Amino acid sequence: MVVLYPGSFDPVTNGHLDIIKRCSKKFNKVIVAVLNNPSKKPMFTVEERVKLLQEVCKDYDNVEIDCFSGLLVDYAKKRDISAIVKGLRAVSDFEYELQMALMNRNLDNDIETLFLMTSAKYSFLSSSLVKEVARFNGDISDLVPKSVEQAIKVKIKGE
Ligand code: COD
Repeated sequence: MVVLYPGSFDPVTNGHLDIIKRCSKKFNKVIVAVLNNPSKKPMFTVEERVKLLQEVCKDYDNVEIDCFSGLLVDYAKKRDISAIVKGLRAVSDFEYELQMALMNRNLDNDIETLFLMTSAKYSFLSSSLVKEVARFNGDISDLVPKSVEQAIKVKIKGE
């Protein structure tokens, strides 16, 4: 089975990576798809986010990194995938993710969304908090891979 793991990944954290690793063990192939959303102001460009993901996923043979714009269901159809994987951290995630899963199924009746619970040690982790902690010189070395930590520091220096 091939699954699609979509997100902003601005940038990839150890929480995302944990979901990718677990999916790569359970499914034949995982396509990690970075949303190109011009209306948002991300820290990293889509190309940079894809590159960081490629770097941190290089040891997983069945993981492919791609990007998409527009509706997720259209991208899934184009790639002939009918299962989306999402990570769940807290009840707040559940409400948002439930809404998206139902909307996606409303748009395409063949799409299923599968949820993986976060690993407890990453349950508090999000890309935005990592960026905030880094901006105030907090230690993010346990929260993101080394290459991502370095890339964040370079971005913050340039801000
Ligand atoms: N532990 C476990 N899971 C985690 C963790 C963690 N620590 N951190 C994040 N996750 C999960 C998130 O819950 C999410 O499932 C995924 O990882 C990606 O997270 P983010 O924050 O990088 O990405 P999001 O949530 O901003 O991505 C939203 C999408 C891009 C998937 C969504 O906006 C989308 O599909 N957009 C395309 C347009 C579209 O189709 N819109 C209609 C949708 S109904």
